[in-house]
Amino acid sequence: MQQMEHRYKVLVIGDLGVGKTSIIKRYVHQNFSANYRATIGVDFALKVLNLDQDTIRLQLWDIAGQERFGNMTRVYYRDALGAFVVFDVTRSCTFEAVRKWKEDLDEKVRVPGGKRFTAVLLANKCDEEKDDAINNIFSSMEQFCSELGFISCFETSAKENINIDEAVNCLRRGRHDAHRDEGTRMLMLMLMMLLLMMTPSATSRARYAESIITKDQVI
Ligand SMILES: Nc1nc2c(ncn2[C@@H]2O[C@H](COP(=O)(O)OP(=O)(O)O)[C@@H](O)[C@H]2O)c(=O)[nH]1
Ligand SMILES: [Mg+2]
Repeated sequence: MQQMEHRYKVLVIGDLGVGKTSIIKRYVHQNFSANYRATIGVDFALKVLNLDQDTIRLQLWDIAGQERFGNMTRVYYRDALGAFVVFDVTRSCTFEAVRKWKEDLDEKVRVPGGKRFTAVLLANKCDEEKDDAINNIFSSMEQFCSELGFISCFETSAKENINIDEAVNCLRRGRHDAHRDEGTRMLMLMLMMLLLMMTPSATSRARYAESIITKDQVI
């Protein structure tokens, strides 16, 4: 089987101090630092994954200090295939900002080739006591996520390394499977057309189509 290389640009956005840089550091460098240091400028970290036959290059883009301006430029969002929107469970105002960040994404992201954009919500600092308002929100989190178009939500801790890998895998699989599905669909369509052209009678055409559809469902 031919080895494939995929490159994904993933954005990590959310209010200042929610733990975006810490999440990236935990995922890419497996470490955590309690010293607060606001990142300045736009930065990204690269993680290379070798999965089955495929090499996946995940570029995690940190908005790095730009969050204080409230939104980002289209250049930053360009060609991104997915995003984490992060809030801090100890500060409910950062949760209120999630809607604004998601709307900014929806407005500015243009996914190449009309592919699906995947967004995952991260409730970070789950190692700490939750804000009361956040506790209430958690009971209807699923509804909130689907309303805003997030594919999933994870309670994470960059400090204690909770759910970071799981969240990245969820986002990556959302993307990766979408690519696979598209490829498979195209291949099946081409095969079907080829077989229909080669098949002489209408009855056997129908039979061929039926067997292909069954095969497609199995995949
Ligand atoms: N307790 C706890 N603190 C965290 C966690 N993630 C980040 N922090 C702290 O929160 C502060 C802001 O983190 P940072 O990654 O710089 O946030 P950013 O502004 O969103 O990039 C720092 O002092 C971090 O040490 C976490 O999961 N748990
Ligand atoms: Mg930062």
